[in-house]
Formats: sequence, C-alpha cells, structure tokens
Amino acid sequence: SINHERLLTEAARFIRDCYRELGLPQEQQEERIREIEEEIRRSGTYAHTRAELVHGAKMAWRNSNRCIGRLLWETLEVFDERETKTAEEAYDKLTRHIRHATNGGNIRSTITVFPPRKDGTDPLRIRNHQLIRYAGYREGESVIGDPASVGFTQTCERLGWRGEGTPFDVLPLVIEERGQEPKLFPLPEELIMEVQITHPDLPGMAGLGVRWYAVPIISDMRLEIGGIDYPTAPFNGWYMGTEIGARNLADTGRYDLLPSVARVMGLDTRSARSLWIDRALVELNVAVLHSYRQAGVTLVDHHTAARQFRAFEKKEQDAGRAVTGNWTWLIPPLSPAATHIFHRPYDNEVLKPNFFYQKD
Ligand code: HEM
Ligand code: NRG
Repeated sequence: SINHERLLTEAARFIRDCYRELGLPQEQQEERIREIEEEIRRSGTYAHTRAELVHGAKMAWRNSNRCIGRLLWETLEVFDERETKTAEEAYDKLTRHIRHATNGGNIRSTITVFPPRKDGTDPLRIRNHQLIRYAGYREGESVIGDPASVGFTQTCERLGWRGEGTPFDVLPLVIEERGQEPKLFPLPEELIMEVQITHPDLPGMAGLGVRWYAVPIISDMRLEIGGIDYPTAPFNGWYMGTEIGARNLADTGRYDLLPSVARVMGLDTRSARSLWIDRALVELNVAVLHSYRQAGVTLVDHHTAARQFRAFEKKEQDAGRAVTGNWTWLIPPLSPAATHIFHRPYDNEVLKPNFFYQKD
C-alpha cells in the first residue's frame, strides 16, 4: 500500500545514513533494507535493531535545530525500554532515568525509549512537559509557583493530586497506558536534586528563597527514526544557565523575579533608563552559575556553550555534513551579540531523525 511505500522510503533513507556513519559495508545496508521491506509487507511496520535505535537517537539530537548543546551528540546514553507494557513499569523506568541522569550532580545525557506508535495509536504517553517541573496555582490575578504549569497542575488536581502550595512543588508524573485513564505517580523527594540560588556577594539573594531543579528532562516530544514514531522518549542533557536565570526565573510570564533582585541590589527601578532590568538580569545569572557550581551540578554558561557550538559546526563540516540550526533559538537570551551565533545565518531545514512537537 501507499503507507507501506512511504514507511519503506523513510526506513531505507535512515538505514543508508546510519550504516554509512557506523562504517558498515554497503551489502549489509542493502540486506537490511530487504529484510525491513519483508517485515513491513508481513506486519505493516518494522522494529529497529538496538544499534539502529542508539545511533538514530544520537542523530535526532544532532539534527535538533534549536539546540546549542549538540557538540556532545555522540555521548548520549540510550535506554531501550521498548518492551514496557504498563504505566507502573514505565514509572519504574522513569525513576531510573532520573537517577541515572542526575548521577549526584555529574549529569549524564540520557534518553529512555518506550514502545513506538503502532497502527496510529500510542501504547504509552507521558502527560508531563518535563519529568521534573514545578506546579503553578492560580490565585486570583497572580500565580503561586510556575505560571507555565497552571494547566497541567489543574490536570493533576483533577486526578486527585494536592500540592503543598509552595512556589516550588515538584509535580507528579502522569502516565497514560493505551485505553486507560491517566495515572498519577508522585516522585520521591530524595530522587529530585535541586539547587538553592545564592549570589557570591549579594547575601540578600539567598533570602528570596529561590531554587531550581538540577536536570531538564523533556518528556512530551516525539522521536522519529526511519519512519517510526516514538511518542514517549524522554531525554535530557544539562542546563545552560540562561534558561534558568534569563527565562524561567526572569520572564514576567514565569517567576518574574527581576523586581525582587533589583530590590536586593538596591537599584532605582523608577526609570527604564537606569538599566535596572539589565543589571538585575546579569546578577541573577551570576547567581545561577555560582549556585550550580557550588552544589556540584553540571551547568554551562552561554559563552562556553556558544564556543562548544562553534566546535560542533566545525566538526560537522569536517564530517561532510551540513549544519542546520534555528537562529532565533540558538542565540542566548543574554548578550546574544557577544556570541558568534548572532553574527552568522543558519539553515533551518529539518533533517531526520529528529524530535518533534506533538498533540497531548
Ligand atoms: C533545546 C541546551 C542536551 C535536544 C535546547 C535549548 C538549549 C539547549 C539552551 C533551548 C531551550 C529553550 O530555549 O527553551 C542543551 C545543553 C545540553 C543539551 C546545554 C547539554 C548536554 C540535549 C539533548 C537532547 C537535546 C541530550 C536530545 C537528545 C534538544 C531539543 C531542543 C533543545 C529537541 C528543542 C526543545 C524545544 O523545542 O522546546 N537545548 N541541550 N538537547 N535541545 Fe538541547
Ligand atoms: N528551556 C527549558 C528546557 C529546554 C531544553 N533545554 C535543555 N535540554 N538544556 C527549561 O526548563 O528551562 N537538555 O536536554 O539538556
């Protein structure tokens, strides 16, 4: 059928790229493609070998146009959990992912791959945007906690969850098994590493009681490899400081902390021309870098990340591959023009394998 044709085309394209990169002989490629053709004819789909899954996931990271961290794409650790059946089993695998990735602060880039979509339906889905994230509670005009989590927090409450009501309540996992109601799984406190935000020479900063979690683990994107969709494949690296200091804690639509930081710094906030916003932003980012370093948690500053990305560009060029990228995401939100990324264009063509947004 036409769908089988389309799947085979995607599969063959992936197998050729993958096997060439792995240095496997041409005959093996063609043999594997014939085998996949047969499997698709028989069953309507095909299963990746473990080596294909591992390298395919790495290629997906390498092709992530919005990611500045791609130099390290080959170091991704892949857990193959395609045999997972139940939400309870999935929860178990997810706690292992968090433990392995956190590694006492020495963060390891990790992905756990759950069963692929079959006949258009998903055997398992995670409802969380990230495995670890803070709740947000609507309180009249304002929000306690993370405003980005208000909708999902309500979903959790409908399922019977009640948070403590602090600005930093870790949300439970919500896992859905095909044909069943979503289930709630609270995360044990000792599993979640967090960092208290302090400043090297502004003692008032600690008094704000701000914290953030160690590991960003995106859990709502679809991984696509060779025409196969993996709707549940949570992945993590570590933070770039500005994600926390210039966005999560600073955006007016998020924790909106710049006025509080300015107060701690004794800045005059009456006129925009005093640049109090910019000064507060810089010191908040100094605080994030200082705090993660002091806590022994991996995190990269945006200047180092940009230099690493330049090394990635060079490495890809040397490998004979075109670098694709989304300039609007690659430039850091602090001092963008102080990085080389700002000063050159990037081709935003979307290569596969890759990670994609999907409907929840
Ligand atoms: C996006 C850094 C690892 C895939 C991003 C962004 C940053 C970043 C700063 C932009 C986020 C934003 O503006 O919201 C890093 C660093 C890593 C890392 C420092 C350290 C190793 C990874 C890994 C993967 C990955 C391991 C996948 C295997 C992606 C994807 C996006 C992204 C798909 C786009 C997310 C979206 O559209 O919301 N990364 N990353 N990154 N990264 Fe990475
Ligand atoms: N900005 C988001 C996280 C997006 C992905 N960032 C990474 N990914 N560093 C936030 O929570 O601030 N990663 O896989 O390391």
